[in-house]
Amino acid sequence: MSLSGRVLHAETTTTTHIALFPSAGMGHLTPFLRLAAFLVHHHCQLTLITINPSVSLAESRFVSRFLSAFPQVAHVQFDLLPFDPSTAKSNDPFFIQFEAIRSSAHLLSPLLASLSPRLSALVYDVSLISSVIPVTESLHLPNYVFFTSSARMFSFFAYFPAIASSSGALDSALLGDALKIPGIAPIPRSSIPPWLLIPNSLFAHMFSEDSPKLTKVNGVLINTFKGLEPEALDALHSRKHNEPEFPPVFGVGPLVPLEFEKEDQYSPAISKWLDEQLDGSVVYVSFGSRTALSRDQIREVGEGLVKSGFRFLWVVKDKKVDKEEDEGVEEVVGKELMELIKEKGLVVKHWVDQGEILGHRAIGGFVNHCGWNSVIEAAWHGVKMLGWPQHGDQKINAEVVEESGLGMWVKSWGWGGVELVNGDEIGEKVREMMESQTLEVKAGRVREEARKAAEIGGIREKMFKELIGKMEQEK
Ligand code: G50
Repeated sequence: MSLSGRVLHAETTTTTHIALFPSAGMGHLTPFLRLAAFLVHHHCQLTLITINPSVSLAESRFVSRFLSAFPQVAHVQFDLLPFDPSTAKSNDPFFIQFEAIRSSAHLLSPLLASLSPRLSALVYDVSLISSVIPVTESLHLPNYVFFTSSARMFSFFAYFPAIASSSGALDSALLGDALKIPGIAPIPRSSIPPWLLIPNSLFAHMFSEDSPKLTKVNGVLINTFKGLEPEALDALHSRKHNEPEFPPVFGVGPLVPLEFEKEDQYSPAISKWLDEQLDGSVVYVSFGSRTALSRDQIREVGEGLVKSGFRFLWVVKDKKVDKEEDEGVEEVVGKELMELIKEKGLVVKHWVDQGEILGHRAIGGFVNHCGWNSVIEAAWHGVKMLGWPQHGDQKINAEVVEESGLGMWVKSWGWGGVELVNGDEIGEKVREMMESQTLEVKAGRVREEARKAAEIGGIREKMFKELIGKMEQEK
């Protein structure tokens, strides 16, 4: 299905007016704007609320592309109150923005009240729950959380109140070696997002403040589908581990890359290179929009890729925030390695159109951090994965990747930045993934499931209809 704003414009009616409020980072913005495109397709009227300025250039460019493809979507910029970063609980610029938004969220009230026609619902980012709820309550406005990770991660988030200590961090005694949440495979202690074990960290604070408030939420949207996460979705739907007043969950995925995302600045050079490669022969390597590996680790990855013997397309990231990237590929990767790489691979250091890359016939495998959007995009194209979870929710997502058959991951590599994984080992695992027929067949099956979910009359459409129907009833 091609969703282009211009074609859909004529069909749009003004039945359900929804405001969308994404948070910082491409990992949050990307699924939100895809969701927006689908809601337009289902005849909703939309207002997109964005924070100005965004943390990264990739975000502001993405919003611009979206708005020019969907002129029928209203856009409101939300100005944050001054926020002193030295008081922040984290030094990560994206997480500082989370906090800044949370502490300004009360100002949303007049903004939302002024929108016309009257709003039917607010759909907002998972990182904002306890700061948004007082606002929607005072306006009697139904509120929907968009959970931008896996359903498995959501099961964990929803279960959090049962295992938190009074300081907000996870209670080690209640956690044990593995966390057993009814209805899903146990989560090993080593897969729990590390920040949640640190009292007063931003994530411990957000999880402990926000998860108990889920009972006040009208619904939760997750970019997933039954063929990928049958266990977690069944458990959530049958409410195996939920209180009766727990909100319904809508698996609205797969929210796949769309027309408006096409990036023409760099795509031609990448496509040209890929066009020259054999079918399924190239390994695509990217650790997402906000993970910078250490220089040493970057060089080991490069050596590993050369040693794997496969051709590769590698997106290198040296800084968390793209605005700060100031050095060329050669400086980051090193001159010597760059010479070796030239024969085998294409290395870039800028935002790429990942949807287009994964859809190219030359791509045979994908090495990535298991960020949820990358997992969904790999599933959509049936590209087998070697996962290397770096932070946060990514090991829990890696477990979904393994369980679904989409790919493999190496548990001994640990979280990003903790140990230096050497090139020989990386090369070996890349080769194992690329040569695995089993994974290829299984990833192909996941693709079939994704395509089935996305068909006309499929589960995704059914979920959107149910969601919008519920919003209309609540008006
Ligand atoms: C990053 C991180 C830790 C972490 C997560 C990260 C998630 C993702 C979903 O993205 O769990 C989520 C985000 C915010 C929130 C609840 C859930 O308040 O470093 O756990």
